[in-house]
Amino acid sequence: MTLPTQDEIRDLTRRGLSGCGLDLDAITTGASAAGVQLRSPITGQELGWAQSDTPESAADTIGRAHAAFAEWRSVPAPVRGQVVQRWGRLLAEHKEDLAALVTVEAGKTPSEAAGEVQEMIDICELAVGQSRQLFGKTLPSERPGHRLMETWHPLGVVGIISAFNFPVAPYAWNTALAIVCGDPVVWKPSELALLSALGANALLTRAFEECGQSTNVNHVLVGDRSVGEILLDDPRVELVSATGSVRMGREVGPRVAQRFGRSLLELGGNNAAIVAPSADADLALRGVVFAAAGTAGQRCTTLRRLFVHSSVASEFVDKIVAAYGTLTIGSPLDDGVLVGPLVGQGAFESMQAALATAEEQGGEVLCGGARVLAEDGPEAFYVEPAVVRMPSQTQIVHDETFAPILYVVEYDDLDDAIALNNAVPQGLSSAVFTSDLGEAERFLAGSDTGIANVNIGTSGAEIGGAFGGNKETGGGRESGTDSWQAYMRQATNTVNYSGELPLAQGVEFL
Ligand code: UN1
Repeated sequence: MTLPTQDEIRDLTRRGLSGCGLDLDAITTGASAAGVQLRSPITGQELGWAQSDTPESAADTIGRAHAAFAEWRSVPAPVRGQVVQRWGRLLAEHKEDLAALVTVEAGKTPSEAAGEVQEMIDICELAVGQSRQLFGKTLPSERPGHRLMETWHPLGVVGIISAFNFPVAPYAWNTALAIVCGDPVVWKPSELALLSALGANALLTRAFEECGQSTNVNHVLVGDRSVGEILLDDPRVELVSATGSVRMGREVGPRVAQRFGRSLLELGGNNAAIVAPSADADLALRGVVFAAAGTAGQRCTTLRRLFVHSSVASEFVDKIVAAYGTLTIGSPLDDGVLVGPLVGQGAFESMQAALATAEEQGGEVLCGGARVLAEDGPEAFYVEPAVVRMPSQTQIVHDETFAPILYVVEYDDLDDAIALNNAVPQGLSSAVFTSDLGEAERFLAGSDTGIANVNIGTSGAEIGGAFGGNKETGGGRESGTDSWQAYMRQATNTVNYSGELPLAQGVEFL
């Protein structure tokens, strides 16, 4: 297994960008090393630099989005939906181009990168249908000759902050709905995945143009965290929707609340699965291995904790270790590779530190943890996914380490396993593998996570089911049946056609 040359990466990047109507040279021209470094984790090497926004240019962009709101909100919602429909078609047409950029920047395999773009296409379809269903309720008034109703109206500028590991899908979950709801968007993508972001945004701009609509509705801010912070503090940004770490969410939530803005948070996960004695072992094995080692453990829905019933534990864990031994690790551009690179050195070091701590806390590393391909790619960080047997759910197991570590703990009683599932601060996703209906239902009733599954893993959620989690995961929900309401403001309207003025609650006055 060897790594591609930087020229090969550059060619792929150029192809992906040009499919989206962009040119790498134009993006990098004039940029200084004080801007954003473009790089691929596949080689760890640089692709160039892009110019960052300044506080002034960012404020200016927010101003343009804010100005566009007056116009965009008055376009009928089904007509707004046509732009999203066009975007969805362009994404389908350029799926491979955008997926190539996701592979270059996030290191995902082509299949997983295409899956991410598919989530964008799926949310466009959901949003197009939603554009004809932004409905409120009419309810009977207590007063004669009165009509009482709840109506929904465009909210204003939506700021989006996204993470490197899903560089485009969560952006689209927010954007497709925000646009049909009448809201302009200003997006601060991860600086580690800027090219994917520019590609996705360029296709959206094209959709606006082709539909004869304003192109001032969608915007991208380029820069690091300091640029994202501008969205937090600008009162013209009505909603900040942020995907990232719990640490980031602790900053975003209070800062936006301080000015009474809204925030929608999708933060860390520390997801668990329970393997019960009656589980279909082959199905559970595939479910566990994809969820734990897929995307090199870099999904917020990655499986990090496994509770296996003691009666099947040693056999099942042996199977996991054997399956891990068959995973091909390497460049996602190579056929058959299932585990690509970590995003960088920091992720590798966190993984090593977590493994060392786990050992100190009585853990036994059953496989994985070693760096591979280091000679071929001294600046790239490929690692064998690790399985660690823990004597109990110790302190390190409560932390989300954004790398492929699967901690395994045995259990005897399902209620104990559910309690362990719930004992961490995060609350995103969980799963049970069982053939016992009663156990499945007890798990679904008892798990405190926003996503809870039976006989599938913790990752790979579908568009349409609300995505998000509880506790330190932040409470936000995206891309579900009623997610659109987050992007609108609600009003209650009472219309009096009685010719009298009866006061509510029978109050008498004047
Ligand atoms: C994320 O990891 O940030 O369920 C999002 C999944 C994907 C989304 C993950 N649909 O794994």
